[in-house]
This record gives sequence, C-alpha cells and structure tokens, in this order.
Amino acid sequence: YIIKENKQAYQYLEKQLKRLPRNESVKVLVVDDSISTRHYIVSLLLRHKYQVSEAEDGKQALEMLAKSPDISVIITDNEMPNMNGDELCSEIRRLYNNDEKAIIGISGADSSELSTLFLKNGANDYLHKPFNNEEFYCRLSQNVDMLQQIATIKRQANTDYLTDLPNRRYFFEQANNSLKELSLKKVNGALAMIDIDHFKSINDTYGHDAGDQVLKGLAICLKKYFKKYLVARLGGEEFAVYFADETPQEALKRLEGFRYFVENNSQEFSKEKIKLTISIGFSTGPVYQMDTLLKQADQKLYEAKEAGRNQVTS
Ligand code: GH3
Ligand code: MG
Ligand code: MG
Ligand code: MG
Ligand code: MG
Repeated sequence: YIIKENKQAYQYLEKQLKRLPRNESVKVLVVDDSISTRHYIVSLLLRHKYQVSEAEDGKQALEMLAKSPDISVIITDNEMPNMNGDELCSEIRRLYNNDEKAIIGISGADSSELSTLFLKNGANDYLHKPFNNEEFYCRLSQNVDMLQQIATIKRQANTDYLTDLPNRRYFFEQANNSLKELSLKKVNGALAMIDIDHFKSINDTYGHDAGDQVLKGLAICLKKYFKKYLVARLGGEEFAVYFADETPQEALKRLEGFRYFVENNSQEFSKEKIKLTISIGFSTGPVYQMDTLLKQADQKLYEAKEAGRNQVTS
C-alpha cells in the first residue's frame, strides 16, 4: 500500500516537474485592488514558476497588456475602482483575440450572477473566493494548455510540413494584408515565383527522398537569403518571395544573386552532389491583389522556362 501511494505521489511530482519549465514561459497578469489578495495569488503563481505581473486596477492592467504583448493569462478581481473586472474583460476582448489571451475572473462577492457576467463578457473561467489552491492551479493550467494547443494548431496550419517554410495559405493571407496597406500609400509590392528546373529528373535520378532533401535544402537557403522578406513554399517545387518594401531593382538584384548561388552550390544527399538550377518569374506594379500579381509572376516564370530556364524574367 505504501509503495502504491509513493508511486502515485512520484507520478504527481513528475508531472508537476515536467510542467515547471513550461510555466516559466507563461506570463500571468494579476489584477486586484487589494494588495493582500494580489500578493496571495502572486505567491501561488510563483510557487509554480509562472512569470507574474501585477496591476491594481483595470486601467493599469490595460497599460501593462499594451506594454507586454506576451502576457497570455489575466486573473482579475471584480470589484475595483473606476473599472470593474467584467468591464475589463470586455475591453480586453475588444482589443485582443480570445485565442491569444485567457481571462480568469475571481471574486469574493456572494452573487451567483457574477460568474455569468464574467463569462458573458469574455472570461474563460471563474473562481469564487476563498478558493481551493488545487482548483486554482487546475483551472489555470487547463487554460494555459488550451492557449498552447491553439498556438500549435495555428503554427501547423500556416507551415509547410516538409520544409518548415510558411505555406501558401499563410503567404496569401500576409501578402494580401500587406498589399492592402501598400495600396493606401500607393506603393507597389513585388512577387517572385521560383521553380526548380527539371525537378522531375532529380527525383528520377536520385530518388524521391533525395528530391525531398533538395527541397528542404533550398528552403534553408531561401530563408537565409531572403531573411528580410516573406518566403513560402507554394507547393511542389515552387517557392515564392514577396517584397513589400523594396525597389524592383534591389529585388531583382537579390533574385539574380540567389539564382547564381543555386547554380554554383550543389546540394548534398548521402554523399552525392546534386546540381540544380532555378527559374524565376518576377512581377510588380500598381496591382493590389495577390491573385493578379501571382498570375503575372507565373507568366514571367513560363517565359523564363521557354527561354531556356536558369534565369530571372521580369
Ligand atoms: P520544369 O523545369 O518545367 O519546372 O520541370 P520540372 O520537372 O521541375 O516540373 P514538373 O512540373 O514536370 O515536375 C515537378 C515534379 O516535382 C513532379 C513531382 O513529382 C515533384 N514533386 C512535387 N512535390 C514534391 C515533393 O514534395 N517531394 C519530391 N521529392 N518531389 C516532388
Ligand atoms: Mg476588489
Ligand atoms: Mg520545375
Ligand atoms: Mg512544371
Ligand atoms: Mg513547377
């Protein structure tokens, strides 16, 4: 019996220990006008290694959120001067997405309507004072887990699995947003489509795994070479670079530099040196829709292929 109990205690401890390093990266903001309550909650959080900030009212809380965008959990009292907890909730929800920040309301007031009010105004959870410490930790860690799971799913939805580059979806979303901004300033964006030449024959000669390796290698080079810009894998052996704040001359110079680099640096796969070249289609102009810009770049890419590949066409 003792062994069994110890085993359970150990398992609990292990689980807690595994949590600790993760908690260290979670920033929690405690909002309460009562210093003693605030410090009690802060001490609970510190015991579990959370990063903690404090605010004594809603106004200060909003200022801290603006200053520290990485605060992901807000624990708030209800009755406070100037702005109540439920008002703070709706203000936070107006300013920040609810998949980025979790709010837990806490109050000692004896009203069953209060938890409803908190939840209606966008709180994720509610605790009645005095609360059980274990319940506090459970509710907190469930909310933290939820935020982390959403972040993981978002990252996966926006990333190409093979190369770890942004995928087509993310690329279109970001570039379209950027083009919208550029259209207001009457500034042109620019887009390059990059396609590996005769990639099919690389697969045929060295195998599909080698082909995958070449794609991964090229993605690493792209990321380094075009660090300042938005790079993505559009699909297959096609990549794209979006230039938001660059002259066409500079963009073309960099693209030509990259083409030259690829031609002169072979990729290695199980001791085989694989040579490859790329063709690039470039498009720019007063066009503020990605679809149109992409069609134009695709046309230029086609021309580069027709003209003998291994070149940049604009
Ligand atoms: P071109 O110079 O005209 O672009 O010729 P290409 O052979 O590069 O173009 P094509 O469109 O004929 O063939 C593209 C090939 O890319 C066919 C497909 O099997 C391969 N491919 C697409 N996605 C992947 C992938 O994720 N991994 C590997 N290994 N091959 C891929
Ligand atoms: Mg209060
Ligand atoms: Mg190709
Ligand atoms: Mg093709
Ligand atoms: Mg292609």
